[in-house]
Amino acid sequence: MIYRYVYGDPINTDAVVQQINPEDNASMPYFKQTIKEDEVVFRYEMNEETIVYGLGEQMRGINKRGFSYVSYAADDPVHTENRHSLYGAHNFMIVSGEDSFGLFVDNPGKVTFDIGDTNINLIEVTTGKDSDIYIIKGDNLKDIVRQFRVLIGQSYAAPRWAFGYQQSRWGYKCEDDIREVVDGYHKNQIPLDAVYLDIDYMKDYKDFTVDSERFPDFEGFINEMKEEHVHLVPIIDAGVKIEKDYPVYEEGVEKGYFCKDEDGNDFVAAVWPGKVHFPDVLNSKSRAWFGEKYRCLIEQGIDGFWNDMNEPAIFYSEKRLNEAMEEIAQMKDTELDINSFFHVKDIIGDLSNSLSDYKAIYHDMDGKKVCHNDVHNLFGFNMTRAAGEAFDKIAPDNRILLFSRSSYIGMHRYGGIWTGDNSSWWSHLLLSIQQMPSLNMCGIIYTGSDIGGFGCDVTEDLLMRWIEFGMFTPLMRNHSAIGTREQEVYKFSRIEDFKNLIRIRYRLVPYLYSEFMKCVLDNDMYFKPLAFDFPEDEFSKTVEDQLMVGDSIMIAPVYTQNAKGRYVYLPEDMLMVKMKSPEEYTCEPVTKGHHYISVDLNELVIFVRKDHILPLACIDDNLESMDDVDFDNVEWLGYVENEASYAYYKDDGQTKEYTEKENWDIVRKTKDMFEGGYIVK
Ligand code: MIG
Repeated sequence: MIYRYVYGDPINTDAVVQQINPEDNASMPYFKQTIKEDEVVFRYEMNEETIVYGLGEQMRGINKRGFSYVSYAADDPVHTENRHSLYGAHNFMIVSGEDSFGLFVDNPGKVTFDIGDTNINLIEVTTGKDSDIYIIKGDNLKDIVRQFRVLIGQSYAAPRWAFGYQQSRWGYKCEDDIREVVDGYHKNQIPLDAVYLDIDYMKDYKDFTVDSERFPDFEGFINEMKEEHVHLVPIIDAGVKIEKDYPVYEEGVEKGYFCKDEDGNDFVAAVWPGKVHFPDVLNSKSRAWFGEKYRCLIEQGIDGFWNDMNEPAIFYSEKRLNEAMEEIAQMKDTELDINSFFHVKDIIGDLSNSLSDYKAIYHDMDGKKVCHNDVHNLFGFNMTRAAGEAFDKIAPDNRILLFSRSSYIGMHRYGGIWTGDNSSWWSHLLLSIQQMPSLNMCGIIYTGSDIGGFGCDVTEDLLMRWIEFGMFTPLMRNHSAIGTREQEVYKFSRIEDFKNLIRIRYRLVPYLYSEFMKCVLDNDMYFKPLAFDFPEDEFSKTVEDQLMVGDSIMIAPVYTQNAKGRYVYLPEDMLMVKMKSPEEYTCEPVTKGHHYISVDLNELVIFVRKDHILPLACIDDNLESMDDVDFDNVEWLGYVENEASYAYYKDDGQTKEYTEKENWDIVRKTKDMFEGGYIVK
């Protein structure tokens, strides 16, 4: 059951798609509420056992207890443990303990979740005075998630090719850079489905333009790549460059489609292109206009995009830079000392992503003037929605890949996310494992982290371990920052191992894609904490570094340097499958309980649940991309003591007709079919 409580006059965020009639606020269960002048605080007493799940992209573990989290979309490339905000605002959490319920705080401004930070036993949620609050009661954790997901609407389904391995790097500049990457993969027989275009493909960082010196025949180049079965995925940034005769700028100004300042002038910020205006994507006309702009790239053959810098990130605003320079100028003839040094440093440092700027930007929400700070978390959502809504018109039958850096619940209907600028740190491999199920709870299913880490120099072993986990994320993209060590897998010494591991991804893809689509269609989670599938099992509740992937398997990735294996907890008897290549595998039943499992650096381990099966693609040496995967002719890996049945979801992976019943193939396997083995036709 879902109960709604309305405080003040909330802004319609379009996060939810179901109309729920509000209850009397005084009747809200679980929480004590304090209504202040401009905020509402909800307090809940936890007991020792209470676990808190959710909050999407946030830092820290699967169990969120023991820290505070602030929903206020932040462009922060240093994801250390002390951070309270990342790029997304996903205000849904589940309390699991004596009481079990979900809480969704639908407020697009700043919301704080103090989950046992100030007081280990207290949850304190602080939101703006105008908020829509939902409480969800359910039979179990999965049921609570499912109800929430019905409330917020069906998740975005990516095209099937986007389940292939993808390579990206900030620094690819021209056709030849990309050809070199594709050659690097193909020469080494490593499959590849996409290469990303970061900001350097644009002419002077202008959205929807292509630098014609670097890409003299863009359309021809897209086709050349298509022949190699490689999709090109360009980045789109939130800021529109201010430049005379640049049509996107000229039109936006003329039609009044940009965000304004207090006085009604187009707000001027500076990001990569230099000075920019932000499209007012909270205005439906402006949103439709901006979305239409993607058309020119789609018409040239592009079928995937990533939306960046849409918190929106601001290096500085024109107004505040001027003020800062004035302040510094005033210091000119004074005696400069260490204090002045720190003062100048602060003046400059505080210019980026500053609250003062967010408070000085205004939206026209279809007739209503709204201060950006109050709706800050909706920007990335609506930039991506602009694209998603336009795609329905531009390519009504075709699924286009789309994901965003910033997001709010509701955006999951239009695209996925990636988890932004992580670093090549072992701790960030673990972080990405922990982010995945929390994101899935919030409806964000097409997601993944930058494999190998974005910032800092990766090492070969970290990249390999990361691939062993990234193998399971729907978005499997290796991405890194300019200036860091090159991270394409063929640039390392153990190319053969990388090749084998990436090829295993393609062997697993019939299962991964099938599970992904089922989760989209059934409002399920693709990655689950163990406790979601084994609610009666006490130890499962404490496991922070293993996940259920779909219904048939569990994974326990290695995420520490120099480890030769790790302890794994099995909540039930399972079949351990170790693979070093698509062809080489060993299978061994392992009993419920704790085990030390050795895992070689080049080895993938999965655990198959009892009486479960999963489809595996039969792949050969010629495999280059998803186009070479035969979804009809699969093998079945299973741990069948009795019998198992599997709903194998298959479609063309490209059209939007994915609700058809004929896409479901119910496959049954009994013990005798396996004749002592574990893989059968
Ligand atoms: O200020 O476009 O998160 O993936 O490579 C950095 C350059 C801007 C941030 C994105 C990252 C991308 C980078 N962008």
